[in-house]
Amino acid sequence: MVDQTNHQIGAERFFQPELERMSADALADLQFTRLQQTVKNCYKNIPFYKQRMDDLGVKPADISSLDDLHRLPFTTKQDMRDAYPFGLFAINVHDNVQRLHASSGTTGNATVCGYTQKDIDVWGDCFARGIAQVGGGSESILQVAYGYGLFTGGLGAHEGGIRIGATILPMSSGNTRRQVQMMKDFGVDILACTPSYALLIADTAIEMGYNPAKEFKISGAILGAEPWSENMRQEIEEKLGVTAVDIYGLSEVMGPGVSCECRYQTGLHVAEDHFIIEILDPDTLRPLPDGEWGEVVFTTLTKECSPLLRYRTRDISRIVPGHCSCGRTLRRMDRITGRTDDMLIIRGVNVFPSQIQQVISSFAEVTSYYQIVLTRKEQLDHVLLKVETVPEFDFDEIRKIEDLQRRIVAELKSNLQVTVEVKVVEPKSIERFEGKAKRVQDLRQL
Ligand code: DLL
Repeated sequence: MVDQTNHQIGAERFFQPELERMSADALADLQFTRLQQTVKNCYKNIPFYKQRMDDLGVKPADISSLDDLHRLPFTTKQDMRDAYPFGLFAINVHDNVQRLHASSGTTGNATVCGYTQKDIDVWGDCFARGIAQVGGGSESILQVAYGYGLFTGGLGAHEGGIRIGATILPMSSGNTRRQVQMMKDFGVDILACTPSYALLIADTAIEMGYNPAKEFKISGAILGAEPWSENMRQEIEEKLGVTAVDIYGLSEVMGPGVSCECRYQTGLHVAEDHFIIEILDPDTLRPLPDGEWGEVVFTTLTKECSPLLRYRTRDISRIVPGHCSCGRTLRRMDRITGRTDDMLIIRGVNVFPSQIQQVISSFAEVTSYYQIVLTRKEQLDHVLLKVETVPEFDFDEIRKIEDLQRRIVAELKSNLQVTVEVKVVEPKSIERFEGKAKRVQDLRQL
């Protein structure tokens, strides 16, 4: 077997350099061949897609170049829910399907995806690229602190560890003090978990009397599954002494590894050999030029069991124009700034929680922990923002608290044009999360 694990080119580490550094033409050829196969597979084996394509008057043979992508039907989360459980599978669940994952349906049915062994291998390859991107390789000890289970975080990172030949510590999430102890005792160098959990692990280590940045071997962190800010990245990097990269994915499309930052941290390289990314205006569904923000839409190119045509993620991002210094040619998407469905409309002004997070992160007196509580007062949405102070802040001085609250309110008003009630709360009073943080509490329907 070829050792794919330790490709060093200049200062950069690669897992699959021949794919990650492809020329634009070679990539387009590969994408087109794979798109044709995918469309044929969908049309032949998934009645939902045959119906949709027939309704649009498109046959697989009509897809004669990548530019024909726009002729294909969209797929939405609702379509996947309606197909519950296996209606969008291209193969029978009793045949070669190795594993099932499902995303938690807070409303309605869960969305279910199946994986053949090849699907799992591809997934592992995509995550393994992320491990190399943060400097890891076959010699690494990888601590997986994403939850294992139907959520794709834990097992996705695990497969990445297998593909790159790392030693895997399958902690799952939770039991934070033990995470810290093993991280230290086992000499873990790469951590994979949500950014909120990385921060909690760092804070717990410090509370336990360690200085992980100096005393631990940890050097890289692959963090994702939720939006996070540059300030939060800085805090995690400083406290743990790591390079922290952002990894993106969604269960419907594959899981973590659809895209991942390299250590230059200038956007997430999309695994374009396995997925076609489109950025569309969410209202008109027209394509947007590189650099403009819109809804991210993916078409899978290699999935055998659960292929998807033009899946509308509802996530908002953009293509980062230009080339990356790391030498990868795979294009980069920007950090997710929000979802079309988590936008708050505060007295007519559209605001994403991530924008609020961005504003508060400029205050040295407060931590990255915050919570937004939405209620209705006299027919209008009311927003209460709770922010937690750093331990050094003198919480006994009412005057200081009021002054800080006033300054945050003013900053939000001048940056985002919204009026928000701000309550500064004591350290450690805001809930901590071991998986995805739930920062917005919506009490409007209650
Ligand atoms: O969160 C898969 C994943 C696991 C990604 C581990 C990265 C790391 P779902 O539970 O299906 O899958 O949630 C997918 O989470 O549509 C985004 O809204 C959000 N999301 C995922 N990664 C990021 C990220 C996993 N890096 C949904 N930044 C997606 C911001 C993210 N949001």
